[in-house]
Amino acid sequence: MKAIAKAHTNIALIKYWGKRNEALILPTNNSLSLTLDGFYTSTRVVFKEDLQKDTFLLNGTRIEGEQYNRVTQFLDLVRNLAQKNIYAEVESINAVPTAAGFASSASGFAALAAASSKAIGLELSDSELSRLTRQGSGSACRSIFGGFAEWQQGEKADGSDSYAVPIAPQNHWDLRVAAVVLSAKMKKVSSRAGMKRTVETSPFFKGWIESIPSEIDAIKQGILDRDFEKVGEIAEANCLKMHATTLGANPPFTYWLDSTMSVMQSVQALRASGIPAYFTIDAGPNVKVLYLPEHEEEVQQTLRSIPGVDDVKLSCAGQGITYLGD
Ligand code: 2P0
Repeated sequence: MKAIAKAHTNIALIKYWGKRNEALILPTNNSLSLTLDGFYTSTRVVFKEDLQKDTFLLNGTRIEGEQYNRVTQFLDLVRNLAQKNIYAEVESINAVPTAAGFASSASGFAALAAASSKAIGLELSDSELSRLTRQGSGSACRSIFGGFAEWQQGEKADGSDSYAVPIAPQNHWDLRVAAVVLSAKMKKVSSRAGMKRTVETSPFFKGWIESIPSEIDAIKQGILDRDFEKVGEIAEANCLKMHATTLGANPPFTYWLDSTMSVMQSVQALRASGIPAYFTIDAGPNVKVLYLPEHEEEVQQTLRSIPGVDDVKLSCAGQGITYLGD
């Protein structure tokens, strides 16, 4: 009863921002992402009859508290599905630098879902695995797939139709992403708390939701056509709309620092100089820049020269879940 799975993190080009059901993690809009090479979690799960509780080691350290609770609550879902009452040893190696501003919960819950469901003997399809993963962390359900994936919000109250589907595989298009790491860190409103406050209080939330369906349709076509300008323009506009909703919340908040603005302006200046590049930003200050491989040198040099930029980490399209034996 053991298995090892590896999952990569993903960057949303159309953001998940808002829940309609917090317990089941059901979103208020479809989202679409690119799974990234390089940033991953690998997780080994062993179910054992003689354990009195689950244990969780992350990068060799025994984890307790809130992080442990989320893991063991997720394993309860897996035990329920399998109708087996048995505890597990979970060991994860996280190769997602937290400083780069990627949510390690995406690769973390995708790897945990894949390894635990396999170890306990469930034989899940990719859709079933994505639906299960969603209940650990929403954005994680997109990391089941490599390349581009869309999380379809679904309509049903029980969440049975809310999971990710593949849009185009890893080898469809060599799109690159530079993660720009900023030196100053501000006090963080977690994405969970931030999206909840936005849903409950921001008058801009309605406009955000209404704008999504046409953007999803257009960006999917852009991806299939490998139309970089179209994909970049839609992703950048979608990110700005998401962040605008936080300014309308009560109390208002923003994830941006002044250096976040500097990077956005540099990316727009790159474009004005003829180098196509576009930005997107998650629930934090760091900026992710989309570009094509032929512009890697110029994009990287420009980003590294911006005051307040600590590091730039480059990535390309990554693969979906892989199983590594046991
Ligand atoms: C995304 N984010 O689509 C968006 C963009 C942040 C901004 O998904 O509560 O950690 O576990 O479902 O998945 C971050 O939210 O939240 C996120 P939960 P999650 O990538």
